[in-house]
Amino acid sequence: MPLEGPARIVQTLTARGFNADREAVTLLAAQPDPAAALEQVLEDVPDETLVISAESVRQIVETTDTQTGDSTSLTATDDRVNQSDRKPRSARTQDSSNPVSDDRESHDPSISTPDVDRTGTDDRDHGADEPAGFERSGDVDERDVRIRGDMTGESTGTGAYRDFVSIFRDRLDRLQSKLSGRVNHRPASSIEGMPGGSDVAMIGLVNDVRSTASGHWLVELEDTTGTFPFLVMKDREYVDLVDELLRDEVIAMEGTLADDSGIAFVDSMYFPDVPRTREASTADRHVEAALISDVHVGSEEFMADAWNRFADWLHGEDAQHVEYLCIAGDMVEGVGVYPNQDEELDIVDIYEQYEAFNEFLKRVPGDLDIVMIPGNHDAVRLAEPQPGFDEHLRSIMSAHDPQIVSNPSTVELEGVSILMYHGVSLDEVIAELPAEKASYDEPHKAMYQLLKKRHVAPQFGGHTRLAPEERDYLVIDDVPDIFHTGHVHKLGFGKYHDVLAINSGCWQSQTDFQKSVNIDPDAGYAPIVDLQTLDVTVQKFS
Ligand code: D5M
Ligand code: FE
Ligand code: ZN
Repeated sequence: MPLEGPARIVQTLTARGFNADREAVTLLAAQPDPAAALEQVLEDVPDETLVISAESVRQIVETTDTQTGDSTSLTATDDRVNQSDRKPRSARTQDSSNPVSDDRESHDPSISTPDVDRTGTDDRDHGADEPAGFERSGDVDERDVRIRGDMTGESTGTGAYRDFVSIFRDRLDRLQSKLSGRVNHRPASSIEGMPGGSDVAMIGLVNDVRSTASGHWLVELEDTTGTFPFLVMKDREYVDLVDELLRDEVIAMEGTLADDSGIAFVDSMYFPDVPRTREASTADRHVEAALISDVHVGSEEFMADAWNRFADWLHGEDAQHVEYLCIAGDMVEGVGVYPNQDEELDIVDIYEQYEAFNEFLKRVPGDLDIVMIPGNHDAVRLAEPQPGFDEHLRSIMSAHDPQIVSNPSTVELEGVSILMYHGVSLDEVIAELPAEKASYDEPHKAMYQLLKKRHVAPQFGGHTRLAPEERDYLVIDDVPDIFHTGHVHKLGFGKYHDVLAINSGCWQSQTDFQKSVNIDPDAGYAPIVDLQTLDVTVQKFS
């Protein structure tokens, strides 16, 4: 009989109209012949049963065992030992280095954990009353999921000129309040009227950055009253920060007015930033969240096997503390997202892609709390903020009743806030900043830049499409405890002023395009965050 992993068991159960709790699935998977055990259970459960509980599995397999008197029928066989090629590797790091290089082997839950390994024979040794399978550590009542900043259904933008005016006003207003304690700023219009030699400060949007003939930098700031030019001299310490600037981000500058009051020479520069003294909140108990993104179901490169191993792992003892699953966009491959994309589509109909995604979602344990946001491959408007999926798509992606919210949104899990953003602007940050500050190999560093700017996608008119709204939903108003993005298909994490930044990799192997531009994706990894310590463990399934 082919190996029956928990995910396969869940699939069979759901196809037959049942739900199962995790312990029941684990128990079934631990049987020497899971398929036969499953059939037996389905035959014997009362007709009205909706959920297959661990208790009913236990009763049925134990009765069967006693009746047949077959002492080997529940003994572990090579079935599970053969899973060694399916073994996930795990790595735990405390620092910001790339976790992948720090991989360490973990034991295979299906082989060596006492609970799963406990067979019929063992049961007799330990007393038949002792539950087989493992106990979920968590109490579902302790779970707490709160959503903030979900703009689904709140879009007011019409694309008219006044929408641009209001979004920039709102952005400036809200980010100004983070900077105004640090500088004694004045509006652009009043700076012009001050005498030459005065100390001046201004808070504004970066309107333009250009180099001068003599190698200095001219940064033009804009507020609601006008614009004013600031000159950053090439030999000043702040010149290093100029290469971090993106158009339309909000900063503060202090300087000295030139004699004619037409320009100011910069003395200091400030970003809205994350206060250094801030400390992250943590959960009160040992509970974990799996943070993933970029599943890309429907692509020929979607790694179904890796996904199924992930789903199996979630059903096992090693994942017993994982109670939350966050998916940061690109559930499916979509249609017509990039030129020639159709040549690599496995499923060409977008709705069928979501149906297939839902089948894969079904394989993860039904008792996880799931939160998802859309990405640029998903069937929602491309311009950010992207509202959560429409009713029809929600009805397709209904497995385990996920919470579907906008990109970006903040989800608070037991007091730990996670800013979820798909990450399209990361391409721009990486393209525009020097490699040591942002690169595909260290995507978390590009995320640090967004935290520093307190905005997930500052630049209008570039690669990232932005929708003007009355309110700028992309401002990072409250500092999150965790910042979770995807999109660049590279795994990386680290801490920035006590904010854990995680870019979560993908479930799609290298596409032709990625090959042509030398992007080597980190596919088939699941970063797991302990919400009590904010430590990250990376599980590998590819
Ligand atoms: O994008 C995954 C990563 O690959 C992201 O960094 C953009 C980049 N990418 C992928 N395909 C293309 C094309 N055709 N043009 C430009 N950039 C691309 P994702 O959107 O998740 O597929
Ligand atoms: Fe993607
Ligand atoms: Zn993407």
